[in-house]
Amino acid sequence: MKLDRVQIESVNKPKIELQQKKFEALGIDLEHQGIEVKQLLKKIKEFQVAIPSWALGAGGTRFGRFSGQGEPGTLEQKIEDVGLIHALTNAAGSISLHIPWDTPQNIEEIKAKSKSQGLSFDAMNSNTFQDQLNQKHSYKFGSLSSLNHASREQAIQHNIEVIELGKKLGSKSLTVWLADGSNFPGQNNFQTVLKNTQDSLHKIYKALPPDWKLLIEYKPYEPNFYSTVIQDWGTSFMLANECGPNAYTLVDLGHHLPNTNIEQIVSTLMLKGKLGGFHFNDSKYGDDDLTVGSIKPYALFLIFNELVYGIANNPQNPYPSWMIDASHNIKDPMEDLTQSLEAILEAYTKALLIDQHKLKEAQSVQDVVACQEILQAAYRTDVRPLLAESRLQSGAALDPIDAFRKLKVREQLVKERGKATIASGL
Ligand code: PSV
Ligand code: MN
Repeated sequence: MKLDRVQIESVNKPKIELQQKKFEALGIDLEHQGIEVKQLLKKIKEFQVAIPSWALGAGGTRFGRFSGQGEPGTLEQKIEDVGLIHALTNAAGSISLHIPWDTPQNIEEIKAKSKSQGLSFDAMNSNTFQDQLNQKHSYKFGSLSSLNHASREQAIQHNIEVIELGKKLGSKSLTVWLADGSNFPGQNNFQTVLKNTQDSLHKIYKALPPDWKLLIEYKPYEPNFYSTVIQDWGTSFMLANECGPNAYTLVDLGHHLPNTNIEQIVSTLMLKGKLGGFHFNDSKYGDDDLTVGSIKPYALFLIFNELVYGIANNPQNPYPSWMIDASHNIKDPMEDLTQSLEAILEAYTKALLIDQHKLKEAQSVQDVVACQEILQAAYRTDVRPLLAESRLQSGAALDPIDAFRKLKVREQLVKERGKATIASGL
């Protein structure tokens, strides 16, 4: 299924008049503050977030999985779904593949399919956290960190194969998330597994083309509950530094212990030129993988404040890659991803509104009240008419969820795919 402009225009039409009034009112307010609306719109339109191939079907917990209907049963259908989200939002211009969950059978066909939807391939993701059918050596006790030389070599080889595949698809980065760790004190020698991981990552790094990035993701716990080898940003940062200039830390919002000051981590990494990528989600307790912005929207805004500051002031840090990494247990994945995109763009746009000059002045005279006022003035601005305008100008939907429902996208997909298809992934 593909949405064309005429269909989207038909659902936009009844909403245009009110949108124009709201946009005009916001524009007057922003221009009065000295903010260039045209520039803002340009930045919003350019901001693109990758959709992971594993997030288009229902996720699940260890207690159960409740399938949706019309789930994409093949990689082609997943690309189609991302294409639909992109057509509605103009914010999801790429797909990030998890291998082997979504290994393309025919590369040329997959490339042509994604091109026809206006999509490119973002970071490739390797998987050494599960054993695959007929796999020779198990990852039960670790992969890149394993004491078993054969498991380690196999995991290195897998990552190199993922790079090779990514090269053919036009991807430019490999994300490594390592589940390795231990469940019980004494199970592992911390220094040995860290050294093994460093050696393995180094071998993978050496196989990286010069214009690629290695993104090292960290996570404090799960699936292991006593220790994780790459548990925090410090460990990831250290490993990235030891690998070389093209290795970076990847921040996943869910991978922190409660109340961690993520915005400060972002700021430190950007100052050091080592923030390579970002996974968006939200959580109340742990790595809950909920819709980004659904629980802590103000924290998301503060994180974007640091990202915007870093993008403007840290030329030593490359432009980070953005991806949603969420799980959809009860919502329609496409609607949830659309909500995520809106929350991300909202936080980004609000961060763009912060008067950095005034903030610096207030900071320099220790006017704490003024500092908070400046941040919150931006946060309290309702930027939704700006986001809608950016979509309208790009041929996307003024209200993407409403359009998704009015155009009966899911119903159409169920008709085409049936009710019982199941997407690959966790
Ligand atoms: C691990 O929790 C993670 O965040 C990594 O990015 C994985 O690739 C992804 O989730 C798998 O669902
Ligand atoms: Mn992640």
